[in-house]
Amino acid sequence: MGMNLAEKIISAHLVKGKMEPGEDIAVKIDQTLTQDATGTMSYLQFEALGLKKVRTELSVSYVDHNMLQSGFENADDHKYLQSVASKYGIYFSRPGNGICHQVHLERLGVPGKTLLGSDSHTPTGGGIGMMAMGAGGLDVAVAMGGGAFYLKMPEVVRVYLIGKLKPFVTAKDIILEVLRILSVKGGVGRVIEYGGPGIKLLSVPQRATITNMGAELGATTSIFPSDDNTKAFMKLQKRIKDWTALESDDDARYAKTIKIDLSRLEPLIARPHSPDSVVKVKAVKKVKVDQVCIGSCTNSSLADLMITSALFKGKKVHPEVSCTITPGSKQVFEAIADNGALTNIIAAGARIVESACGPCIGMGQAPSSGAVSVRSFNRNFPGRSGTKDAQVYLASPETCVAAALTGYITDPRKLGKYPRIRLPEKIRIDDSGILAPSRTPAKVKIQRGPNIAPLPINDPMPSTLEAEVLLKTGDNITTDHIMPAGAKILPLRSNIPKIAEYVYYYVDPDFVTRAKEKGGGFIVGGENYGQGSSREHAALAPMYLGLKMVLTKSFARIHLANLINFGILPLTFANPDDYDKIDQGDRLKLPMVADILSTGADLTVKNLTKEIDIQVTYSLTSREVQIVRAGGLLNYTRGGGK
Ligand code: MIC
Ligand code: SF4
Repeated sequence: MGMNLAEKIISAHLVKGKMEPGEDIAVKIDQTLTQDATGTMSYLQFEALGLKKVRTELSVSYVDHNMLQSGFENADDHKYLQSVASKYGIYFSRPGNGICHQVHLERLGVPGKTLLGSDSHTPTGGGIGMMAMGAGGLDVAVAMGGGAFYLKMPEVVRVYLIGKLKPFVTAKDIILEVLRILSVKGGVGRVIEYGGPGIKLLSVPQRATITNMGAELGATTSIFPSDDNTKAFMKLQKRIKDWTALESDDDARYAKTIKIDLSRLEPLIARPHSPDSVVKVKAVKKVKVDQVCIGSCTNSSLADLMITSALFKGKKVHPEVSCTITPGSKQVFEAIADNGALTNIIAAGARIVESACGPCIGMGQAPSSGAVSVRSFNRNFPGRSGTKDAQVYLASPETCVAAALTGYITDPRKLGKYPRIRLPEKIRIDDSGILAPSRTPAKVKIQRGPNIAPLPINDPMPSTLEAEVLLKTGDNITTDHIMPAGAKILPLRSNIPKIAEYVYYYVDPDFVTRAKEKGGGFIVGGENYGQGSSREHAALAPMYLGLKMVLTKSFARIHLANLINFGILPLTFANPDDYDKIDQGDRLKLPMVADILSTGADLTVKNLTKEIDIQVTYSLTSREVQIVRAGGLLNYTRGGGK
């Protein structure tokens, strides 16, 4: 029987389990990446493992998120990261070198390899045929130590592309269409594989836009074959020796195929506040725009910025719009400076922000109150921009430029003729922003600033759990709701006691006080709980506040793994309608829960307040049960668990 792309890569890396959808498997990880906002925790955890050196083929530590240095915290963290990298055999991508996913794609990713990253957009690497997955920092720390990555074997959905994109219709519109079809939970437990004649006309950066935003489907990853286009990209990057062909077999099996005719697509836009709230741009009428942001790991390639430049040429940003541009990498930044494309952008009145995540994670450029912001980014969750009541739309760079020039959400086809751009045949390759680890690691002293607090360690799980429901949420709660980011909170990522003060900050400002008063408790949620980022702080900080159990209709993959890693019991309603039988403030009891989990028997939650029993389920492997019982993966590993 033939294999699809994911099966090919997984079978070559399989350490444990059977490649049957839903089965628990473990895969060997070739490469890891971290970024600074999740990296500090990940390296503290790696240090706690007590190893001398990473055991991967390649591990890279990027600094791209916490770039504003309005206090000592971020700068201290950068120093910590640089010294840890140097000591433990990790490459260090300096602040200013670019966004992790863009730089990794350009300089270090290799088709056919596995990549685990402490960032949910790690699947960007699928654009060159990597099996690239996002995970919590602790899973990445374990992988750096040579440990396998555990996951459920995903089923593979094929997106079969035919036809050719029309002018002003872009790769961003392809992924927005997939999001419209599948929704933000449509990819959970799945790998999305792209194929069909339509992919032949898609370059690697275009493919990477698609695999990047596949994270918003909740997918385990998204992947393209490695073909002649991949080869051309690797050649441009002077890395042809890293290229290998990778294609699925003709008789490969797929759980489902979705066919999209590219020639019928039109410019699309995701409305506030969800990436799957997708409509045609032309259907959005009379929406005045205050801010436009072009960049992020989704749309900041050289081609994206050259198109942006060509569309801006000789024109001015509307006087009532603030427009920012963040080039994805130093390489892209240098190239647009070299070829003059940057000049049109500056002349148009756009604001050039350094090559980093920037406005995407609210690290500066928060929009004005109630502002409409149109962004070429991948997420528009409430408050993520840094302004609670901002209305964020997601679209292609072309649609962003149309909004920046006209001051309204405008179909970019109204801008006239699609400009022809000539991408350079050669680009300057300069890896001086990626520092190699020390050759004398014993001499490297780790630099720890005062903001770096020790890792909190959980207690083993008590035999019976009894506590109050601290919060009841609706569907699709994101990790941005649970543990907000932004310029004020992100600098606390290496200090759990401090960042814990902001758990559910914008959703329920009293949550933390309540959790402290009650000495911890439970959370009840709806569908797809914990979608979005890989930030383990969304589990770690609630753990610090005493959260012991989360009961939902369903979970997002990475958050579920993070809850387990920190010893918080994830349960789901056997009957989703029972969600209505629990209210915030109810007292719940799970008698003898620890032992029951180990036997695999059915589990009942007693609602003591309402005097009813509720049937719940748990899909934990026996290893995961042991991890939860131990109070988390660190305790489990220290206790000799593998
Ligand atoms: C994001 O886009 O939400 C982030 C910030 O990159 C996160 C990681 C983090 O919270 O540090 C992600 O996508 O995993
Ligand atoms: Fe950075 Fe935004 Fe990409 Fe996250 S989604 S890695 S914050 S650019």
